[in-house]
Amino acid sequence: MTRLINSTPAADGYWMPAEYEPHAGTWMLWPERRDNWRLGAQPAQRAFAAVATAIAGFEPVSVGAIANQYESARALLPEAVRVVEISSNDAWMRDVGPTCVVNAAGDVRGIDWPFNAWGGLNGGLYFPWDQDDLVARKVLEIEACDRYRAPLILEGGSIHVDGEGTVLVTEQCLLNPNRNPHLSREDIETQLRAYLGVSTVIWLGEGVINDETDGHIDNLACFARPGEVCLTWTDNRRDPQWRVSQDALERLLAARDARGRRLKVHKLPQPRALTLSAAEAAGVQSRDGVKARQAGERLAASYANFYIANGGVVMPLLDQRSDSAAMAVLQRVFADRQVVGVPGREILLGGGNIHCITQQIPAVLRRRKPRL
Ligand code: KQY
Repeated sequence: MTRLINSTPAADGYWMPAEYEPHAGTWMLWPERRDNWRLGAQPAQRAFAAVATAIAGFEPVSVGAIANQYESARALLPEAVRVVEISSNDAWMRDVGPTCVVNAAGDVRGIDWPFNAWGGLNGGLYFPWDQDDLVARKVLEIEACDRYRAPLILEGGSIHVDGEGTVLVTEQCLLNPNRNPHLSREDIETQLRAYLGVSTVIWLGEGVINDETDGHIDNLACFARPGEVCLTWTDNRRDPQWRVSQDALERLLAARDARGRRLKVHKLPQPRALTLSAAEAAGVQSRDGVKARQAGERLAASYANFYIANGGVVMPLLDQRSDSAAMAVLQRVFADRQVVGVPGREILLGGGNIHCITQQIPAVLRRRKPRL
């Protein structure tokens, strides 16, 4: 039995640890909807299975599948991966799963953020999203973690913390009127402090070009360790991403984190502009109420959408012309972890990548509370 807690994590001495801190395991969901994943979701299922298999080399993995997909998930996933029947509307565990918080004694609780499919009826990506909105609660029950139901709409992919009191977000997403139009920037900062246990909010501007989440931070930039950030980058001034990444770089270099440090920024080369092919677009079943896919549209491809596991980093392979350069940067930045590449195009076609489809559960261990 897990409890619904009516206070806030910060008031109870909890905070969100960084992804690079030890995990108890990783949760994912199983893709199946034909109006988002081409060819009956079969290529995406193979891609998700490859991601789960790679992560399972580092830590326990659990995958939630809707009832009529249980058998396909079980058949494609290795035995070491736990498959659990969970209803959902799609497969973005980063956004619909819980954000876990910890305290100094080693207890783990979860934040259950209200979810509106990245914008609700004002630009959201599908309707309904009621089953997605229950996923965090179900995962927390299975994990036996008490739960906070937050008062604002937020997705896990729209926040990155350093575990020492700093959160990184984008204005394009968190200030978007399709999330929490009644909350000001100051109100949102207040909620981030209360729920994530941070003192410092670093605001970047826009996210990756054409990112249908309204610019999630996890496709643009992330902490690699306290004081160090990876940022998706291009030197091509004719690419609209140049202005976005340049603005993010300027803001990061001007910022101070919660400890008063300046940030070191690692530029992660982005792939050349990747677009949806006619064959790929034709494989997706269009449906009213779901954002349609157009051949030729630019994909929001970014190597920053990687996942940090215990002892490893699992990164998307997106384009042979740039994969090894991106991998070399990540292997230099994460010299103490094994960097593993997994084909990411099929996940990208659905609108996200490896970070978007994973969610970590922190390990139970005594920790030092960040000085805020
Ligand atoms: O990238 C994500 N965090 C979610 C993308 C959702 C795309 C739905 N088509």
